[in-house]
Amino acid sequence: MTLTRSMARFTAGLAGVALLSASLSAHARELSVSTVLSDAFPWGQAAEKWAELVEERSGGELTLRVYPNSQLVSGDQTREFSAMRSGLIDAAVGSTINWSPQVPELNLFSLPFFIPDEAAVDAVTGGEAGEMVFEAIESRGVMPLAWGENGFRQVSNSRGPISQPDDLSGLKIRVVGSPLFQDTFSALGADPTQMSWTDAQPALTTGAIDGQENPLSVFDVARIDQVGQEHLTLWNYMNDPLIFAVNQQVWRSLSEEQQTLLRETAEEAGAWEIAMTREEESERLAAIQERGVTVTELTDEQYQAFVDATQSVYEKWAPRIGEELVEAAQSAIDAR
Ligand code: X2X
Repeated sequence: MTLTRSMARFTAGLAGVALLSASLSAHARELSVSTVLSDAFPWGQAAEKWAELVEERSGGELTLRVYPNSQLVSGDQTREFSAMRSGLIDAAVGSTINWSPQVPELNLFSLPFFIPDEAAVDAVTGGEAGEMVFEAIESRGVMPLAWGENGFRQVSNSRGPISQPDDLSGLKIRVVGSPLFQDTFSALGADPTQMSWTDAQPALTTGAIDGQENPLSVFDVARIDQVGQEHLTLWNYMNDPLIFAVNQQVWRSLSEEQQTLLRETAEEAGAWEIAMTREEESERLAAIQERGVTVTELTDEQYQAFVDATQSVYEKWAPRIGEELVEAAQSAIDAR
């Protein structure tokens, strides 16, 4: 074989490879999915479940690749929504708290002592209020598909048991980067400090902060007790739903079939994760107690003292969230 002939073959071979990969990429599509927590937590597992279901049912035509630990936004979880809206991220399974700086309606879920139990969460997310929340997200450039759940958030600290607002007095509490939390913990007399989850763990370890608030699953999996958080109060002061969502341009570029597939699999993964998170709560609590954490439960009277102390937060934030939405949620809760 002459040199020119082998060169010609080589070039033809290259062209063949290029053709093949072009036709593959015309059919196979990979979407990035951002999460704050990894698959060691129910939250990350929700995203992995979504990816698994999509892989199975699309026959490899559509792939979701999950990027945990807020890595697509360099650890800054409150930038996740903007990054998804701008197309830097294709999709996310995100927390209402982290998206609330861009979607004020999402502060609904962070109103202190507003949504008291699981039935109330379901009544809100599954009813008219939930639809209004999804419309608010859509109007800001992101297509919401389904609900998941990070869980009811409980407060912990390294100093002592908390059973009344006074016990929080002067405690440095790490809060998520959403202004409502600043107001809640200030109203309770604490000293709230905003930081990302990535920064919170080292700050707990060094004792730069005294406390934090997160669902039991996060406390348990991240072994928050091992960084000095020996006192945990169960006060269910807010629930943190998760939302499965996709960038709107990406959404529009998908076929109707692919859209249906993405929505149905998100709904399935969300329902699966919500059930699992709730089922595991009591085991998680037992495990936390076994590791030596003091767990405080509130009497009705003690609970009411926290409700009263945070009334101003409700008054300040209800208009920002939208009175109509707050009322729709309140009626759903009352009727549950
Ligand atoms: O940062 C937190 O506390 C976390 C992990 O729960 C959220 O992303 C809201």
